[in-house]
Amino acid sequence: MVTLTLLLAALAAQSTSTLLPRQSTTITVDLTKTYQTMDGFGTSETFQRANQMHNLSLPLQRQSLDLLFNRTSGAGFSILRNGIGSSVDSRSDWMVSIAPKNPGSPSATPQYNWDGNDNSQVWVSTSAVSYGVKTFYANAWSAPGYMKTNNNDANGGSLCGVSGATCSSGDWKQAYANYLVQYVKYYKEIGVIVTHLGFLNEPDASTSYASMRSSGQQAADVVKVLRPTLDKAGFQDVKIACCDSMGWSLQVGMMSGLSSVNDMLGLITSHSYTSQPTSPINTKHPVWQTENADLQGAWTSAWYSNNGAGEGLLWANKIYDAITRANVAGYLYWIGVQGGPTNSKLIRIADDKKSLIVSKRLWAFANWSRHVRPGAVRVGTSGGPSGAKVSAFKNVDGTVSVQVIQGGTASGSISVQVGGFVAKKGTAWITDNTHECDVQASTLASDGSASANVPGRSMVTFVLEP
Ligand SMILES: *[C@@H]1O[C@H](CO)[C@@H](O)[C@H](O)[C@H]1NC(C)=O
Ligand SMILES: *[C@@H]1O[C@H](CO)[C@@H](O)[C@H](O)[C@H]1NC(C)=O
Ligand SMILES: *[C@H]1O[C@H](CO)[C@@H](O)[C@H](O)[C@H]1NC(C)=O
Repeated sequence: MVTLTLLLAALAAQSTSTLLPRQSTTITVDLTKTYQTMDGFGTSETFQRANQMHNLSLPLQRQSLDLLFNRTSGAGFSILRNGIGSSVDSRSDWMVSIAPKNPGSPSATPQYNWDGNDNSQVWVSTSAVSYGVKTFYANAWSAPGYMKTNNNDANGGSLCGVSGATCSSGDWKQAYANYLVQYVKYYKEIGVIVTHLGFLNEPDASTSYASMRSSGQQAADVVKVLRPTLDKAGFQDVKIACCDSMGWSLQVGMMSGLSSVNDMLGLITSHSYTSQPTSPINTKHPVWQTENADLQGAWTSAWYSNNGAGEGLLWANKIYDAITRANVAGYLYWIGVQGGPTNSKLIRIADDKKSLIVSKRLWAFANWSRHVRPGAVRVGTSGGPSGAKVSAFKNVDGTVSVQVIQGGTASGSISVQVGGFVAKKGTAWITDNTHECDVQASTLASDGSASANVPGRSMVTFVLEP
């Protein structure tokens, strides 16, 4: 831990030559107090949103990819969630299945039909790889209709063969596992390694688009077949994710049903539409918040105006809460790039398709994602101005990044010190109504503490290099 006297001495030394800051506060980072290891931040381009991106002019394609994946000019996302299609064709915004035709029975040879494009998700994925993205979450919303009790990939229904769901067509669990593994193989062939595989999305809801119901116990029935199928195909490293429930408490409710397959799972996933991630889920596995957005709100690109559901500062706070209260290792927004008038995406394709409109939500993510890299360990902090939210991470490269969200109007200089660590370089970036992860003037004291002004209603990220 830092010696406070040293720090105060350094501040006093500063104040003799500069104006005394209005509110001088010290944050101390404790590298010995460790929490979860981070997998990263991300989004998805499922349900043909990737087609919208791919349809843009070449310069806009590049810009949209940079905004999502570039660590210096964009959010630097490190996770991409892809949708495994289940639909019979590509009508509307459906995701077409890799086996849309019923082969006749669960044991019949499946009729795979891989188009090498996957609604442009192949293009987004291979582009993401070129930016260094290594974490790909392939997630099915449903099995194809012919594998289900309702003979439809939409409107709920269950996978034939899980407990309580018997069908005259037979038990499709193994066929579904083979099908999911086949999808992972197709991606491997094009150089995209699926690291996490999910077979459910919002299993608590029946919707007019791809949806499949499941309890925790029914999910366990699938995991028991999927795990050995992945292993046999040489995909021991692919982690099985479950269950993308609609809200945090719903996912908590599925956990006891999953206990029999705990050792076969690798990741617990949940959305946060019906309840927020405010406490940890009791599991030994990493937990990701895999989908959240202001789905209906009219488009806003504001950082802070009236704390509306689509504003950047609010999203910085949501991410903060998920990381520090629920210990999530990953946080994903619903859609990255898309047209249309709501906040369901981070970046809006203008109606004339001639430009991209970037919301401050993207920059809220960037403040985390650029500087909290995969493998970073969240560490303890103490101090900081009242009302501010502070988090800190030690990256694999040794750098320490500290996020300060000042949600109130208090403004002033903040100094960050890492215990047992004399920083050779300190940098601060600010995001507020007028800045988008811009470099903020900062000073490095001889004791290795970095100081910068943190204005009201802003988020400032400090990075200290040993
Ligand atoms: C892509 O552009 C074509 C031609 O303008 C259009 O017909 C199609 O609907 C677009 N697709 C998407 C997903 O935007
Ligand atoms: C990221 O953006 C920077 C700055 O615009 C650019 O120099 C760099 O080439 C981009 N990186 C990639 C991987 O495209
Ligand atoms: C944080 O977000 C702000 C606000 O939009 C943005 O200006 C800034 O560049 C972001 N900082 C980082 C480090 O990404």
